Amino acid sequence: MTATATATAQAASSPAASAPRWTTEALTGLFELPFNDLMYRAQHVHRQHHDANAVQRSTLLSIKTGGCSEDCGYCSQSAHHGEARREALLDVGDVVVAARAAKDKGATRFCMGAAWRGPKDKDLDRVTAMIGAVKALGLETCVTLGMLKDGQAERLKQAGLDYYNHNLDTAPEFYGQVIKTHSQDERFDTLDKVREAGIKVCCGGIVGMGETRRQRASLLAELANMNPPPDSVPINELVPMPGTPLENAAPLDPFEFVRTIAVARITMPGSMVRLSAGRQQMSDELQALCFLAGANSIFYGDKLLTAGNPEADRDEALFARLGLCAA
Ligand code: SAM
Ligand code: DTB
Ligand code: SF4
Repeated sequence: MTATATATAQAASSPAASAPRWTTEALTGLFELPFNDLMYRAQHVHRQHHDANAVQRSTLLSIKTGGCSEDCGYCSQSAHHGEARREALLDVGDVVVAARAAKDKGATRFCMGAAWRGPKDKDLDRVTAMIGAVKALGLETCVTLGMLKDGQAERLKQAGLDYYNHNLDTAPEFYGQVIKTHSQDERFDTLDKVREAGIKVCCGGIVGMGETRRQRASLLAELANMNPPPDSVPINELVPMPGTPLENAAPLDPFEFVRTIAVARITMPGSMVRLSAGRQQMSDELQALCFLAGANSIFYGDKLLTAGNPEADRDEALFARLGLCAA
């Protein structure tokens, strides 16, 4: 790498904090590196912090689908535009059946998602029972329930919750063009509550919504500058859902998606980077490049929340071809 590229790519360190502070400019510099240089750097960082051939697998279940009050422009579950049928909160028994099936297929974490702006206290009675039951199967637990009120994160922690997923979704400069019913600051507030309750943070975003490269860099800088960075970072490629304002968004250049994974890996070396939504539309070769760029986790199972995901058999075959093992 040239000296200039190294300088551009360097984190701007603040003398006050020991954690490096990443600037959008520094991350844009990484995005602009020749593809081979970027991949080399990402793979180098990846190997210093992780087993290069191990990929963790989480299975998702929508425990409360559709009818959400929020207007997130990508989401099929928004009451404003989404086409997902509104359903009631699942029973604990149904969740246990799905979790057992996920474990039998090889998942190590079970993530339960609800189409809420945030849970009511009475909703948490059932969700905490779900967490306890899934944990009793020997799976790690994760939930994504929207924004939390005071005391709710503590209840989830007490139930045995390992991870809370709550994404920043996009750059602060672009956020208002995609979501109007809540602000990104409100999401930071929930992330603080989660961390303070001692729950691990799963936080990432979506690319391919019409944002610029600089805005992708800005999202990743926000994530990397969290102190500490999220334990797990889902990078979703927009799945254009019928009826949503983003259903006709122009697809992202696949190499730009790989670059996004690589920049996440370089700037959040210790985090698990999850190749998340959008895999069903990706070729095996593109997914292999994402693993080379430092992705070491996937959503596993034929459904995300409402959208499709590759069949477990296709993933097994891909893992075998690439010599990847389950983490
Ligand atoms: N309602 C909660 C919330 O918004 O935090 C939890 C569920 S929400 C569906 C979880 C995440 O899924 C969103 O933050 C977004 O990152 C991702 N997501 C939703 N629809 C998507 C789509 N069409 N393509 C890619 N990612 C999507
Ligand atoms: C995340 O970052 N991606 C997952 C999970 N966290 C909850 C959800 C992806 C949803 C894709 C669209 C759908 O299934 O409706
Ligand atoms: Fe609701 Fe979450 Fe979908 Fe936004 S992303 S509309 S908050 S379910």
